Amino acid sequence: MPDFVLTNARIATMADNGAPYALIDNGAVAVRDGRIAWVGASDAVPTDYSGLKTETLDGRLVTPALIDCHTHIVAGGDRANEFEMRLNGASYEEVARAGGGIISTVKATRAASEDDLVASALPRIDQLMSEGVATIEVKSGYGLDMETELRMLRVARRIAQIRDVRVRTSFLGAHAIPPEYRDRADAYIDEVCIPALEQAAAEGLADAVDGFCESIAFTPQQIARVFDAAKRLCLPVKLHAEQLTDQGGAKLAASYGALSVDHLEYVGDDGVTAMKDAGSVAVMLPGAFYTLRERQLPPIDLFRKHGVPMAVATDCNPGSSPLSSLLTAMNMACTLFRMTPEEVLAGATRIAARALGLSDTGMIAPGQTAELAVWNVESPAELAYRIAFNPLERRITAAKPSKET
Ligand code: DI6
Ligand code: FE
Repeated sequence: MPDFVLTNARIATMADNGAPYALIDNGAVAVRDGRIAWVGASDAVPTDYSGLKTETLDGRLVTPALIDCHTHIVAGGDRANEFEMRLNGASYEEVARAGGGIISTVKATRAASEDDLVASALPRIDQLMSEGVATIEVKSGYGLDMETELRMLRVARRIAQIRDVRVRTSFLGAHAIPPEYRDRADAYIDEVCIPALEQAAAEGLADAVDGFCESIAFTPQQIARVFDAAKRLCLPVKLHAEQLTDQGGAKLAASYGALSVDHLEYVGDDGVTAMKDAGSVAVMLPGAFYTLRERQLPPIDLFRKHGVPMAVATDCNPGSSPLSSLLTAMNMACTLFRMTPEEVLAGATRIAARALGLSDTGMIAPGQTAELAVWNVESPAELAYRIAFNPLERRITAAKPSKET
């Protein structure tokens, strides 16, 4: 990456300094050796950088590149047929009998080759990147057997090689109980989930370990066994918790120092205070809330009151959140959850980085990796304000600084 300076920009640095967006109105940013070297007022660029290639942005907005910290973007098939059946009046049982639900995605994923899974994920990856996303979390969890769980994670790693995007993987073997282990969830955890996790760790395929703690999935006790294995393997944990009911998942995850706890519509005060004490991020997923027509709002005011940081992500998956637009998730978090435009931008940058355990991205500050988004807007609130409109001018990443989509 050649060194350069951008000037005359409105820079939402998203540093945690108390000022709205940590905005620099007429700002400049200097990039050297792929890192942010300096950021400040346009008329105060140090002479060290005055010799560098300089571009004026004429007041356009610059933010950290966006981070989607919760996706199931690698998956076989789709569930458009179910969507259609339900809207034509089919009952839940009829959809299930026709092979619908999470297990239909498991079947399609098991049947898909590594190449198939890469090919089907790329359009969704490209859509996210076209909106300024430079880091994407990708979960396994549609394999539910050793071979397919590992294949999903390999696909995630390959995506990072063929696209200019960072990928963080989460092993989600404890996502659902596969049909061959029906009513034998404990045996599934012992015989498949934990051995697959150990293999994923041995091959360097997992950056974190996730689970689905829910009445229709796994109990806190079962998740704890997976998290104990994660701990032995020195992998951080995160958890889908309190999405449909309060199972005490947030408290459990916090007791393992979880990076994040995700969904949380049904979390209570005890779960929130435990997250606060553990420093866990609350990941808001309004795409699933919208698709499932959920009524119970996540307790945003409680997170604010206790100072629990909130991230926003797409939850991109073929069932409960067929959403591959992080800007739309940000808009939904404002309109449905009443988060502020500043909260959702922090939630898709600085806080999202924290939910992934990354400290070198998500802010525009000296020392951070140069991952920026330039937007054809003036006010940062515009990013969350419009619906289905993409104002990205370009992404700038350490790998490819020039104009690209
Ligand atoms: N919660 C969700 O909303 C998704 N997974 C999860 O744990 C649902 C995934 C799917 O329906 O395929
Ligand atoms: Fe999810």
